[in-house]
Amino acid sequence: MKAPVRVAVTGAAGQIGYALLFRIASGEMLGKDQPVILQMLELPLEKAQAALKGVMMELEDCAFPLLAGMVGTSDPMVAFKDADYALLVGAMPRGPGMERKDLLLKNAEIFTVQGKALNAVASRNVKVLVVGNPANTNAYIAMKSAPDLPAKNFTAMLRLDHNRALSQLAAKAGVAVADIENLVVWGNHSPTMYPDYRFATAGGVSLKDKINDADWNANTFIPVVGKRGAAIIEARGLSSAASAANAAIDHMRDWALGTNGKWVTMGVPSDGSYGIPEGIIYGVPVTCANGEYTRVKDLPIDDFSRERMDKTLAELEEERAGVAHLL
Ligand code: NAX
Repeated sequence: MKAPVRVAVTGAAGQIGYALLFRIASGEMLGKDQPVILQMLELPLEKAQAALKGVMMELEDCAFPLLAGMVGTSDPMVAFKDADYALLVGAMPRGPGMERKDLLLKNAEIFTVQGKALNAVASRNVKVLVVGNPANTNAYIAMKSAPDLPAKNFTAMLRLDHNRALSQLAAKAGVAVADIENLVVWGNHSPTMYPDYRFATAGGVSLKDKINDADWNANTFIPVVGKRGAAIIEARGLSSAASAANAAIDHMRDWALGTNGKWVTMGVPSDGSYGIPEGIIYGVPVTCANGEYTRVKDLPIDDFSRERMDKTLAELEEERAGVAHLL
């Protein structure tokens, strides 16, 4: 059996946390041969700590063979101590009447503190996934607050958008989700994201050619994927949780264990390619091997795509400008 690795999860008593922790502990994220120590962070509020205690009791009651230890805390310095993986799920939700700008600033405070704590105590190779919204900018803030850690180790979750796009595309083309390759979701995890199926294939056949419907792409596919989060809230009365946890598992599993050449979407700090300014955390296609992701480079960008990629970029640049004075 391998030595245990430390997995920090913030917002551990929230709805995504509840759908996530049990799957991590059962080996679905890092493999059925990889023991894990869960280091769970929650707010110091009595209610949050009590809920976390309940989650930990349930984890205990599963008697997971791979669960080698648990820590529950309200102190980021404890939660991130020697962490090999950190899933930053907890964030300040948008309250009634709250402006987007206020939400951004409230979260900037949280992710500055957490970035600093990661910088101080986490493993020097810690792989960080930010789920809490606004995910791309929160990841950017954490990255900037952790100058001693490799910037490339800070990522944001676009995988739920990628998976949503896969299912929509599979249904339209009448193919199996598992057969689809080379799909991308560019940009911000927000309704401005650009799901791009121009390179997608199933069984070697181009899905763009197969579907051959520009109107469906512009007026159905792109908006349905972009507004799927809102549609779930409308239907369920609560935001996506199980599918978000599933996407977080997919993201981390692929990063740690590899994709065998398959493209997946990750929000990663830009290296300047595709006209995205360096450092902006932007969804791009990557492949993963040996614990590292590599961008898929040199894809042709047509005018339709450029316009959408620039729009989601403009939103990210605006968010970055809104927090610049704090970093
Ligand atoms: P919940 O409100 O159910 O849970 C969040 C938990 O985080 C709460 O228990 C809260 O006490 C805790 N928390 C808040 N601030 C914290 C802090 N500073 N340190 C530690 N814990 C803290 O929300 P949930 O549905 O679990 O969603 C969590 C986040 O994921 C939200 O920001 C949400 O917007 C975001 N999402 C991101 C998605 C993505 O694709 N990137 C999709 C799903 C989801 O909407």
